[in-house]
Amino acid sequence: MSMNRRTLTASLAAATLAGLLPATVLAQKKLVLGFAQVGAESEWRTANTESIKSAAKDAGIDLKFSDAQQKQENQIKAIRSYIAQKVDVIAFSPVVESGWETVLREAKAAKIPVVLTDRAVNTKDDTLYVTFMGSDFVEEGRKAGRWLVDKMKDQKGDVNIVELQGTVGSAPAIDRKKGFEEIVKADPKFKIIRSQTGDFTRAKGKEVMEAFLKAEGKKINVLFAHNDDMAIGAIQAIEEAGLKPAKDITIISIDGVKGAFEAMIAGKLNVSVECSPLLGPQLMSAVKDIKAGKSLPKRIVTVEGIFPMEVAAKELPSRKY
Ligand code: GZL
Repeated sequence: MSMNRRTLTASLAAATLAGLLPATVLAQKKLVLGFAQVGAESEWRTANTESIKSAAKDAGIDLKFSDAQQKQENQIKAIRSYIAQKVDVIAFSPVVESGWETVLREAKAAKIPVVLTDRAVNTKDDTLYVTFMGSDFVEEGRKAGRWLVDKMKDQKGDVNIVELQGTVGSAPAIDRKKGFEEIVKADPKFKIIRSQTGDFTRAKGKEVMEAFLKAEGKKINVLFAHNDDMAIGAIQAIEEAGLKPAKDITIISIDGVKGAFEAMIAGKLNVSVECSPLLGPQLMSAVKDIKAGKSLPKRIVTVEGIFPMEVAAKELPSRKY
């Protein structure tokens, strides 16, 4: 520390001790993180928001938080407001993969580092963000496919699958579909006879499953839902149609939220592939590392498992979301 800075610090300390200055003057300036969240569309998202808010508090980071209600224009507006406020770091979970380059270039021009959490963006210029931390959605789709192939290994005839996709254009919807199809297409008995978005919500999942049942009825052998919330909505539709979920129709979903464990314990859901929303602590240490000038890997992948209904009751007490 240079002489004049040392002298200044010493006189500030003396003035603070003498009660002439608030102690905060000496306190380290708090880092400010601007976070633009997708929305509150699912149990997963709620748990993700809780993780970010509590981790920011624990880390002593000043969090500015916005909920975009699943609209890209709202996320872009929030990011622009964080740029105007000159926050230290911007982080967000992109609701869809495309349409981010302009606002990310604005952040770069303002010399504000950006962290992607949960979902990826489509860009050739990876200098527009410091790191992307989140799950491997293609692998989550493969896990769902492998579980189904194993469950149906002795099934001789066609296995007719209906698919509830996540938000159109979002990384999890695109990649989970890709991973699942990569596995099931190896055996022609697996046929995806209907596939439509339920936008990751319970309400839409139920509505679309009602339409599937009206159109295909008892032909449906399997439901593959890109998240637990849509699966839980679909379970209601299946029961209202007089069918037994997880028995008449095998149900596979992704996230591993509490509602899914409860459905598996009730015998209404066959399996949930884990997708952890608990990214808060990792995000806060990335923010501190960035401000300390440390370099970060471009991609940080979350480690995750798979939970069939047989283990749900044993696992539920230790689940954190
Ligand atoms: C996945 C996340 C998805 C969840 C859904 O990381 O982006 O969005 O699977 C949530 O439940 O709505």
